[in-house]
Amino acid sequence: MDGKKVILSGIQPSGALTLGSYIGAIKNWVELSEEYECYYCIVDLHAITVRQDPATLRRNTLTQLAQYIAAGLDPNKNVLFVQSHVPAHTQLAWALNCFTMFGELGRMTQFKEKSVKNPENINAGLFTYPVLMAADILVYQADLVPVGDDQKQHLEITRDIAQRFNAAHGDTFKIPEPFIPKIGARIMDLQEPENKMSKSEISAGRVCVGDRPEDIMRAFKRAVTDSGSEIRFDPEAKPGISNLMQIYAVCANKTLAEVESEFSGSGYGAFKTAVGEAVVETLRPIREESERLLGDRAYLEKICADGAARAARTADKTVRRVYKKLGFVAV
Ligand code: ATP
Ligand code: LTN
Repeated sequence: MDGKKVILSGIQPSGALTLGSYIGAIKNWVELSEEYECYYCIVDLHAITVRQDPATLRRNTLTQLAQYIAAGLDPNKNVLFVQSHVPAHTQLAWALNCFTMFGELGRMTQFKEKSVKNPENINAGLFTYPVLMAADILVYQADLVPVGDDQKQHLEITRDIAQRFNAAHGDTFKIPEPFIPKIGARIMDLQEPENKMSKSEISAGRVCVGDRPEDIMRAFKRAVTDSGSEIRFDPEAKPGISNLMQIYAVCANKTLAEVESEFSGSGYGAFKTAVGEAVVETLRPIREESERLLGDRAYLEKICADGAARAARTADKTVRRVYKKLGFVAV
C-alpha cells in the first residue's frame, strides 16, 4: 500500500444505510479503492451524539460492516473498522479540541439542525462532533475524503483545525481535500424533495440499502413529482424529477443528458418505474450478500479486529507525533 495517497471516510451506524449514503459516499469509496490506501470506518462514537438504543446500535454496526463488504469493499484491500475500536481517534480529538474555537463550532449547520431536532439533548458531544471527525481524518494523514454535499462544511473546519495546528507546531498534518460526486451528492427524500434523504429520519420517501424490491418499487411509484410532464434536469423548478434523474443516472451509469433523451416523451409513471427497477438491480446484490455475511458473525468480528489493528498502526504514529509536539512527556 506504500506510496499511495490516503483516503478516510466514515458513516454513522445511526440507522439503516440509505440510498443517499450509498450514492453520495459508498459507491465512490468502492470506485476509489483501487487507486488509494483506504480507511473506511463505522463511526459509532459519532452516533451517540443522539441517543441510541444499545442493542440497535450494535446490530446496525454489524449490518453496516456487512453492507460495506457486500457493496464491494474488499476487507483485504481496504482497512474496514469500527471507530470505537481505535482509541487514537479520541486521543487526537482531545488535543484538537484545544485548537478549535467555540465560535466556529457554533456556526456548523449540522449542529444547528440537530439542536432543533433534539432540543432536549443539545449535548457537548453534538457540539464538538466536527472535532472528532477532524481527528478521524487527520489521524490517518488523509489526502481525500469522499462524502456527500452535507459534509462540505465539516471538511472546511477540518482543514482550518489542521492549518491552525501546523501553524503553531510546524508541519504535522496533511491538509485533506473533500471528494464530492458531481451527480448524487445530495439525494433528496422521495416524498419531500426539498429535504435530504436521511438515515435517522423515518419517511415513506426514504429507500434503504437493505429494502426488499417490492418496497423499493412502491417508494418510487409513489415518489412526488412536479407539475408539467417533461423529464428535464432543473433542480429549482423540478426538484422531484431532478432527484429521480440523478438516482437513475448513477444506478444505470448514464449522464443526465442521456437520461433526458432516453425518457423524452415518456410520462412520469413510466420513468418512476424505470428508476425503481434500476435501484432494485443496484441494491439487490448488496442486500443478498450482506444477509449472507450477517449469518457469519465470527467472520465479521475477525474483520473488525484485523481492521482495528491495521488502522491503529497508522493512527498511533500520528498521535505519538502530536503528543510529542505538544510537550507531553513520552514514556
Ligand atoms: P443521520 O441522519 O444520522 O445524520 P445521514 O443519513 O445524514 O445520517 P450519514 O451517516 O451522516 O448519513 O452520512 C454518511 C455519508 O453519506 C456522508 O458522506 C454523507 O455526506 C453521505 N450522505 C448521507 N445522506 C446523503 C444523501 N441524501 N445524499 C448524498 N449523500 C448522502
Ligand atoms: N460527519 C459524517 C460522518 C463522519 C465522517 C467522518 C465522514 C464522521 N467522521 C470522517 C468522513 C470522514 C456524517 O455525519 N455524515
